[in-house]
Amino acid sequence: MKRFIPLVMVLMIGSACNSQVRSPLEIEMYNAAGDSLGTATLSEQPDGVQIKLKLEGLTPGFHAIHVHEFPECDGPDFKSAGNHYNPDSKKHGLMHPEGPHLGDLPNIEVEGDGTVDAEIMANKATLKDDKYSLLTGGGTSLIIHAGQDDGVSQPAGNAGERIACGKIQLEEKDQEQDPQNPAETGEEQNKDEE
Ligand SMILES: [Cu+2]
Repeated sequence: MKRFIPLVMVLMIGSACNSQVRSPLEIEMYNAAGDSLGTATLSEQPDGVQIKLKLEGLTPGFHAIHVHEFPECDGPDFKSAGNHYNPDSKKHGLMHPEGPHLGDLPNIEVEGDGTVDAEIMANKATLKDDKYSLLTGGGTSLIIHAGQDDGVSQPAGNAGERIACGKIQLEEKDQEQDPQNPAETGEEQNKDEE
């Protein structure tokens, strides 16, 4: 039995390295004035991407939140983020019979003190390199609106102004080699096997 252990360990380390780059992916959310409101942490799950929100400084009540198509958060209107992320060209709305957009998400409720601590799911979405990836073509963005999404109105649920935005994209440094990993001792022993 013992000889299986090293293989299992290699597999575990391998998958940890792959997922470390993209999931969980913590992004920062900003309001129209450019102030940080907190973070959204995206984690790949079997059925989609879980989005864990830890925010403050929002207006209490229900707000629409969507994934929009471009990783561009130019305030104050955040129009640069484009439309909803919609790779299947469906109609908008979680309650629409011909929907939803991949980027459609359930409304979030902001507490009386302006904070949100919530988890929502982007069903079918991934953080890979496929058709439903939130990192497709350089990334997408997460947008919170002033009002709530009615779940059916075209093109965007009658959700009002865009009040917060965060870029869903990989850190530029992720493609670079990691200079902080001088664990060379193990490597040297294997050199003559190359
Ligand atoms: Cu939106």
